[in-house]
Parts: sequence; structure tokens; C-alpha cells
Amino acid sequence: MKKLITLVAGLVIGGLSAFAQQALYGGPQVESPVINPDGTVTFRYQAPKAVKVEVTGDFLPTEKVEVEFNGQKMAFDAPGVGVLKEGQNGVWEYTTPFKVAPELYNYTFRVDGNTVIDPNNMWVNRDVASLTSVLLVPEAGARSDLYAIHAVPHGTVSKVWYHSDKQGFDRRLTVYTPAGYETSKAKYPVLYVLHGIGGDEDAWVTQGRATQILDNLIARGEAKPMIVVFTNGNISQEAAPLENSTGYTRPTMSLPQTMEGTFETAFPEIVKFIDSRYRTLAKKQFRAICGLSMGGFHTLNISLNYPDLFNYSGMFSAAIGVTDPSISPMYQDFDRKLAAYFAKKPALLWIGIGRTDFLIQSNNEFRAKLDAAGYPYKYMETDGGHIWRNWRIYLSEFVPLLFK
Ligand code: FER
Repeated sequence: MKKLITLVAGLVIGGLSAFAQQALYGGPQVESPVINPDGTVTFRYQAPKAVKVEVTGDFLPTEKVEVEFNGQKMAFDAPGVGVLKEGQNGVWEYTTPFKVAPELYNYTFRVDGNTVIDPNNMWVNRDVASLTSVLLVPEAGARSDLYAIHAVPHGTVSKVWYHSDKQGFDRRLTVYTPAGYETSKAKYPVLYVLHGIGGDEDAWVTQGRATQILDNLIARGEAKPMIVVFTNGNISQEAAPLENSTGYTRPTMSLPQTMEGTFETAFPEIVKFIDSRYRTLAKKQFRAICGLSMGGFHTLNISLNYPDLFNYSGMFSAAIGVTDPSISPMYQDFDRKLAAYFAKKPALLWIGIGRTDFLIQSNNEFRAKLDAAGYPYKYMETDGGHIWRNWRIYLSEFVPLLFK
């Protein structure tokens, strides 16, 4: 008995500093980040034994870097670096020498060469296989205000499993139903939103701030209430890492079956599931689809192969012109399908891309083809490259145009 008491006492005391307890005694040691009254931002990191502490993130002026992926050079706007200075108690500090413009930013610290998230900032995002700390600088009237949570009616976000007959297993979707869905009998239009390579059904609601954008646009009366479905475009995968039956899987940009036609071929089974599970306006007139990068490529091919499904299509930095069309019937007969798609007079084809995106040339070529044939589309070109800032902008431009 005495032994048992000693063992239990030992576990309890040990647990205070270990993992068996709720982390009651943890919590912030220093405040970071802090948006100062003058609009500058201060970052702090406690590391008494560190030799060098830096902060890097997209709030700093960028430098262009090129990364090779899939035999292609991808241009990225790599964030600059701020150097922290050591103060009292080993707390290092850096304040931006400029007012940080309203936006949603990602940053990390580099402590003696090791990249770490800010341990005093509880807001962490995963993008593919990187964790970053998040800094939101909202400002009334600025676009980033759409990314903040306001005291407006909120929609509901659900993680929903459907059965894929095509794949023979269950797969997960994230579904947004607008405020009032549960208490009304109304039927709603549906927007399908697709992620890029390495992403999953979480990407748009974390990095993309899509549900905040939807809540805020609907509350302002700038968008129609709609159901929004965030698919997982990695058709070989059930769901996001840690949410599928294989347990821990490291997110990767090179999963099998990402841009070879299977996802596009199987897309109608998702639409069928949503129309059977939710109160939808189950007609082309009330359906939209959009996606970023790989998801923009999926969007185009789904729209062309199933021209009776979607009335509105949005291609955000679409990864067109990178795939050999011979790998799938979905990608063949392109010009004929394009003509057939436009012959049905879709309400909107929307194209957005960053001026320095590595995919701008293939997008320009696609637009030249549309121009030559006189096919109508809306186009938005923004600063920067293949980055989430642009995709949040495109979503917040695209959504108000739907179902009018
Ligand atoms: C490629 C370039 C870009 C490619 C895919 C992408 C499969 C997709 C990028 C993204 O979704 O962000 O060569 O080949």
C-alpha cells in the first residue's frame, strides 16, 4: 500500500511537469507578438542561452527565390529576416521599423539556426508539412477585416464523411453551412472549394480563412448565404493527416493520384452526396466551384467534363499546362470540351493569378486561347506569387459574384 501511495504521489508530482496533466502551469511567459499603437509589431522570444535569434515571415519585405519541383522552377516570394536583440532575462526582441499593413501573416523564429514557432502565440497553422505562427493585423475597411472574427451570425463547420464508390472507401469533406441553416427550411446554393498540392480538406479553413470570409461577406449582404464544401483533392487519401485510418502520415506534395484524372472523374459522387445530405438547390444554376493551383486545374477539368454541373467556376493560380494530357481522358479533347462548355453559356469563368506566379505564363496562354475564341471570362491580376494571401483575396472577390 505504501508503495502504491508513493507511486501515485510520484506520478502526480511528476505529472505537473510532464504530459499526463492538463497544462495548467504552462502558458505565455512573454508577450509575442504585440501590435503596437503606432502599427509596428513587436516579436519576443525567451532564450537565455541562445546566440542568435531571428524572425522571418511574410510581414517583412520579400526576396525572390526559385525552388525546383517536378522539373519546374517555382518562384516564391521568400520572406525577409528581422534580427532580435537580447534584453533582460534572456528575452530577445524585434520591432518592425515600419507599420505592418493589415493582412494575415505567417512567421517563425530561427533560434541558432533552428526554425521554431512562437511558443507564446497559440495561433499556429499547418501548411503542407510546415507549422507557422499566425499574425492577423485587421483594420476596419481593409480586406483583412474579412479574415477576422466579428460579432456577426456565424455558420457551422462540420467534418463530414462520404463513401467514395470510385475508391471503395470513406473520405472526408469539410462543410460550411451558413448561419440560420439549422433553424430554417430554406434550400441553399453550393460552392465547392478545392485546395492545392500538399493541401487537404483543412487548408481553406485554416490558411484560407474561408469560413470567416463567408460569415463576414454574408453578414454585410455582399454574398448570398450558401453551403460551402471543402473537398480533399488527394483522391488516394481518406482525409487530412491524423484524421485518417493510417494515423500519423506526414503531409507531402507528392501523393499518388493527384493530377491524373481520378479526382475529376469521381467528382459527381461528391455532388450527389451533398445534394442528398443537405438542403441544396440541386441545379447547375445554383452550383459553383473554385480552387487554387492544383485545385484550379481540377476546377477547369471538372467544369469542362461535366458542363451541366457548375454555372460558376473560379481558377486561382491554376496549375494548368503542367500535366501531360495523355494520362487521362479527362484532359483530352480539350478544345472541343471548351467550346461545348461555353456553348452552354456558364454564368462566370473567373481567373486570378499573381504577377510573379511561376504559373502566369500558362495562364496567359490559356487566356489568349479564350480571347481568340471570344469566350468571356473575368480576370484579376495581383502582386506577389503562388501564395495564400492571393488565394484569400481571390476567394473574397469570387464569392460576391455568385448566385446573383
Ligand atoms: C507542377 C507544378 C505545380 C505540378 C503541380 C503543381 C504535378 C501544383 C502546385 C500547387 O497545387 O500548388 O509541375 O505537377
